[in-house]
Amino acid sequence: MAERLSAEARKQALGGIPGWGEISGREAIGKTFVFKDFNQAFGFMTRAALVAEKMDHHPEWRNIYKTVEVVLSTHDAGGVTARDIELAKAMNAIAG
Ligand code: HBI
Repeated sequence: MAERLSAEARKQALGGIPGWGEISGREAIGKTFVFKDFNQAFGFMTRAALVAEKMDHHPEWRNIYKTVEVVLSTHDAGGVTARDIELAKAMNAIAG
């Protein structure tokens, strides 16, 4: 099982994933993606969902029109792990 990252390690990891930040009130990281329109937003979610499924690591996310709000944490570890960082990196790559 992936190990929970310390506050310091989380901060360090966040430096490598543009646009992601700590979520206040819980051990999680988040980013809000804004796309051209709903079609692009949902296309992003479709592709990201396939990557998440392949990783067996799933986001908490909300789509409002062209916006996708994403929160990542590792339930099994009760905090942020390398799996969250990996999925965040993949999402940034998918969003372009
Ligand atoms: N997704 N974000 C997240 N956190 C988990 O702990 C997690 C998951 N997807 C699947 C998963 N764990 C499975 O490994 C366990 O439910 C068995």
